[in-house]
This record gives sequence, structure tokens and C-alpha cells, in this order.
Amino acid sequence: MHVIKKPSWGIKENYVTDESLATNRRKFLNSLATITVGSAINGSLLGNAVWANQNLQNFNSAFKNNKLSIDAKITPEKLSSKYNNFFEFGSTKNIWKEAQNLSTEEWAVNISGLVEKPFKIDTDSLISKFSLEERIYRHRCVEAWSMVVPWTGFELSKLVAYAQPLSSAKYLEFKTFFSPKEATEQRARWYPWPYTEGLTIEEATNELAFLVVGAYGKTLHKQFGAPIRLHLPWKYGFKSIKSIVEINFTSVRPVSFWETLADNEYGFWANVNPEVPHPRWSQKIERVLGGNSRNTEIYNGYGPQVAGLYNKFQNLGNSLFR
Ligand SMILES: Nc1nc2c(c(=O)[nH]1)N[C@H]1C(S)=C(S)[C@@H](COP(=O)(O)O)O[C@H]1N2
Ligand SMILES: [Mo]
Repeated sequence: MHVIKKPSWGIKENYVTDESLATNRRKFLNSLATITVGSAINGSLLGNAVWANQNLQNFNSAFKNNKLSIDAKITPEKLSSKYNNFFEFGSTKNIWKEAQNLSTEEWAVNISGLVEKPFKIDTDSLISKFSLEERIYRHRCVEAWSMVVPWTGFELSKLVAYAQPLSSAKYLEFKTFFSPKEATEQRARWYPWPYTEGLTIEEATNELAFLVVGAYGKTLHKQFGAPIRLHLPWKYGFKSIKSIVEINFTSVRPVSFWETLADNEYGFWANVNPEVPHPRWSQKIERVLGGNSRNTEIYNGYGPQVAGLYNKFQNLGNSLFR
């Protein structure tokens, strides 16, 4: 990423330092949270106080899907929740505080386009329609860092079935909110907001495609893309769009946010492949958050489940992996 502002892989983010700062800040905020809301606290501090006090719903009873989980060391939450890509709130990894400005109450998702009957549904009702499960997935960012997170959610295929797509629907297009008042970077006009992403309907109905509403056994932190985001473990992280407000069924291949900015770097398919370098860096090795390096695997290790999706596209060559 950072096509506009920063060269990517050269930046050394010291997230350990970030974390100790954050912990002190949290202690401070916890004491602050007892101050009455009416006093002269400025807006952003107030947002953080709410974060410190935030009541996260417990998802620990969700079914643990061991079959689709990997057996790897889970990235500590204090690292993964303080090292995020969420460009709506800024282009550094340290946007978790800014992300608290997003109001996720009264959130609804629009199911639009080529379906029997388009509808809008609030997240609580949506979640109540499907039983929740936990899956431990590996996440590989195109910037060559990775993490392992226990997500709670439901299979995207269940929502696709519920939406009753018409036979003319070949792709799903996802959209994030547009709210420049809350998300300061959305005031930057040169970005093609809102953030969008797309999948073929075959990819969307693969068992691995997961709609996420929680992580680490709790409701999603805002910086993780609350209240609902996608996770596609075999693709580069930018495909896993956050804070979704619309899922549009279409016959035309969607052009994503990143594809609009740099189609030779961030294409439609973006399947993980160590042998296909990003135009500006190698994809062979990844830095594991809180750990060492590891060799990147084709399809991020999920080849047995997904490679078959691409048989008919082999002749596209490298573009499947960028
Ligand atoms: N709406 C939105 N979704 C997004 C992004 C973003 O900037 N905006 N960043 C993507 C990228 S590049 C990655 S690596 C993951 C990061 O998810 P995480 O912060 O939960 O680790 O979210 C993806 N989804
Ligand atoms: Mo990413």
C-alpha cells in the first residue's frame, strides 16, 4: 500500500514501543473514564475514554471450527489490535485511536443488485440469522507482514444463499462506509472513497470466505473493521474489506479501491504467491507480528481448499497473484 504517501516495506514500525505507550495511555484513560462526561474533555479524548470503557460482547460460546482453523501460534491481541491498516483513519499502522471515532451503532448492510429482492438489514438481525463460529486464520498483508487471529463470524456462503442471487449475478462487490466527519482521511479527495472490494461468486461461496463480527472471543474492535468485515485467508489482506455497508451482486467485475489507484500492484485476484513479487518488493518471506520471519506459502497455505477455483483461469498467468 502507501502508493500515495509512503514507500512501504522500508518502514520499520516499532510496535513494541507503540504497545507500551498504549498501555500507559489506557491506564490514564481508565482513570479518566470516571470523570463525568459533561466536563470539558475534548472530542478525541472523549472518544478514547469510550474505548477504554467499551463493553465488548462475549462470543466465547461460538462453535470452534477446528477443521477450518490452523494450528499456529495466535498473535497476541495487544499487537494485532494496535497495528492496523484502515486507511480511512490514516496511513500509519497506529490508527487504532482514530478508529474509535467510527459510530457503529445503528449499522445496517445493504444487499443490492442482482438478487430476488434487495434489502437492508441491521447488523444485529443479520448476525442472529446465522450461528456463529470461531476460525483461526492466517492473515498475510501484501506489505509482507502476517498474523494469526481467531475470528468469530459466519460463512459468507450462508449470506449469499440467504440473499437469493439471480443467475446473472457473477460477482459480489463490497463497500465500506463513507463518513468524512468521522474518518479524517476520507476528506482527502484524491482517494477513490469509499473503499471497495470484489469477489467472483465462486470465491464468495468457497467455505473459507468468512464474514467476521468478532475477534479473540469478543465483538470486533473498531480498528478491526467493526461491526462487520470480511476475511479471505488465501488472498492478500487488502481484499478483506472492513466495516461493510453494502454487498452488491453484479454481472460486471468490480474495480476495487486499490485497483483504481494502482492496478499493476493491487489487482482483482490478489491470491498469495511467494513466487510472484510485488513490483516493488519480494513476497517470498513475511514478518510475523510479534515473532520471526516465515516463508510465505502459495495461497497462504490454503491451496487445498481454493486452488481449484482458479483452474479455468490458468492462462491469465501472473495476474491471478497480484
Ligand atoms: N475499509 C478498509 N478495509 C481494509 C483496509 C482499509 O484500509 N480500509 N485495509 C486492508 C488491509 S491492507 C489489511 S492488511 C487488512 C488489515 O486488517 P487488520 O487491521 O484487522 O489487521 O484490512 C484490509 N481491509
Ligand atoms: Mo494489507
